[in-house]
Amino acid sequence: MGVVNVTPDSFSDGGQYFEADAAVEHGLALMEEGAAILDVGGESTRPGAAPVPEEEELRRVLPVVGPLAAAGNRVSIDTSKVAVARAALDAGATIVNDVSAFRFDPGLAGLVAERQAHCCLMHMLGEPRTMQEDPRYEDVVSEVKAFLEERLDFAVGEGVPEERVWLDPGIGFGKTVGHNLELLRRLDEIVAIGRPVVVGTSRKSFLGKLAGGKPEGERLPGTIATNVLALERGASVFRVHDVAPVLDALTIAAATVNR
Ligand code: HH2
Repeated sequence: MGVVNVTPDSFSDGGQYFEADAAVEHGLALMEEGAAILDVGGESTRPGAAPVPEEEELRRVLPVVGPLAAAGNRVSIDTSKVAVARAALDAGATIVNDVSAFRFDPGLAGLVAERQAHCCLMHMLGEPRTMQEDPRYEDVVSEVKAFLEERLDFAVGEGVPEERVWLDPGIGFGKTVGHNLELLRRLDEIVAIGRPVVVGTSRKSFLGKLAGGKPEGERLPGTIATNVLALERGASVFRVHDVAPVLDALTIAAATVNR
């Protein structure tokens, strides 16, 4: 899954593809690199990010989703808002990637059901504005697992067939470096829920911290290492900014994993 951020403030590529044309071009390039899905987002979820009004999010993502879907790409819309998801599905997206797992806008579940879309439900502690303020868990893996099981039940209760739900432990969303590492170390426990697991470690700050303070642009080795380990532990979808090098690494890793 290649990341197409149409935002001025995303943590690693904010502003780079803020114009629709540049974002479409970037998405097409990621597809050329081998991305199976393009994840289009118009609202940064970096720690402390301010929410984006609905009209502005629509203005950002719609001119990008349409052309990418029309070019034959599988497009997911990274949003927590039902109006944005509806317009993106109308424009050709087929997956709703909701970092709030239907908590911020419960109506999103009904929309996904009605449109027979797929969805990715992600764990986050609280909301982006405050999630990194001293996050605490008794046992991060069992709490994230219980949360994802509860959100899966909610989605199914709202009419989304279980087969259309993917789950994501939400690396970096209300987690310390230790929490992220524990989730990656014990990812098989999340995989055991029985739904495809999505992981998003790409360029995230814990990789920079672990490598002695590397900035976003120097986190590709950490991104590759964590995605390869996630593959080995059963993850199915890898959300990344650098599609070509990660795909290379995953192809080789997959060839050595005995499933
Ligand atoms: N991470 C980000 C955004 N969306 N969705 C899922 N399912 N999993 C993730 O780990 C995930 C996500 C954050 O990365 P990015 O889009 O690069 O940054 P920003 O939120 O600042 O736009």
